[in-house]
Amino acid sequence: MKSYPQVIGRIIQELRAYKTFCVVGHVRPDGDCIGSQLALTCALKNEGKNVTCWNEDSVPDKLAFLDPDHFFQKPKRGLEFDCVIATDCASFERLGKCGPAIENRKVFINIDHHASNTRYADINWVSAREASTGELIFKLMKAASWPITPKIADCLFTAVSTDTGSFQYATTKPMTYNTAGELVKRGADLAKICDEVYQSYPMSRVRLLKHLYNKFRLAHEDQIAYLWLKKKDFSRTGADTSESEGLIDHIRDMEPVEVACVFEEIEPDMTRISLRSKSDKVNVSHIASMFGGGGHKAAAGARIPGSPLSVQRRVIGAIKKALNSAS
Ligand SMILES: [Mn+2]
Repeated sequence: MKSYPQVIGRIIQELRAYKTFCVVGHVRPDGDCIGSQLALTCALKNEGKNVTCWNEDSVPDKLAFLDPDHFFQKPKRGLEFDCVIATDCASFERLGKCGPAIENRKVFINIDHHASNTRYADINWVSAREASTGELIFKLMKAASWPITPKIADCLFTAVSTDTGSFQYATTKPMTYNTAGELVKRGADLAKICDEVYQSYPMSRVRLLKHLYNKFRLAHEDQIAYLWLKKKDFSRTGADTSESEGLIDHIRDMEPVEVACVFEEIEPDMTRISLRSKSDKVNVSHIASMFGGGGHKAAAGARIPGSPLSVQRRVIGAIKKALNSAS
């Protein structure tokens, strides 16, 4: 019998004991969040549980194939649950409107792989060793001896694949490949997932990419690449904000860029930043935390109040400083 961290045993005990569940995730959900939420929802339903699955934002179009039964709903206040589980969510605030809607619960469980996780629940399983929350859900299901159906395998494979940049990021471990292999063995439909997630971008996103290549800027001897996405860029291209996910990779993936940053206008005086680092020596999670955000060493983000120009000046300044002290 393989040994698992104690906290998994505790979580399984709670999952077995209770009847009504709510699975929540972070605002602007990505593949890891959606895949983890859905896999857990399906697994609990298979165990005969009553499960509600909530996210403040809708499932991005490219991930809709994972939820043909429309398990995802908008949070509603006033409902009661035995147990609430948050997946892939680094802080309580990141739950958005799900936060105030899960007040009435007996136990709150937090399963996540962000090192910056604030451990906001009653039971916190935070393991930054894994490249994705999907891998934690996989471990949990194995430890509970729950069947991993092809549908669940699709969800978890998508989670692992998207959070590792298709197994390219340095967070990818031998174990990540083992998990992916097991998921394929259990029926994950690789061709379908790759087609839906990576090869079916709408034209609106292509127009957003055109904007990116026209407008991205370089700084600090081309070691910093950055891009502004204003509200008008979305309306002009017909893209919705979920289509900005992954855009940052296009300015990250060039030589000699070390750090990439996308500034997205949320309100005239509120900017969302996404950061990516290719350098071992620049931890963008530290930079994001200076602005009240967080994330991982190589991928992080924050929401920053202030005028766009002052936000840009402060963030680019912080990146330059980090690059200088790295060299
Ligand atoms: Mn994740």
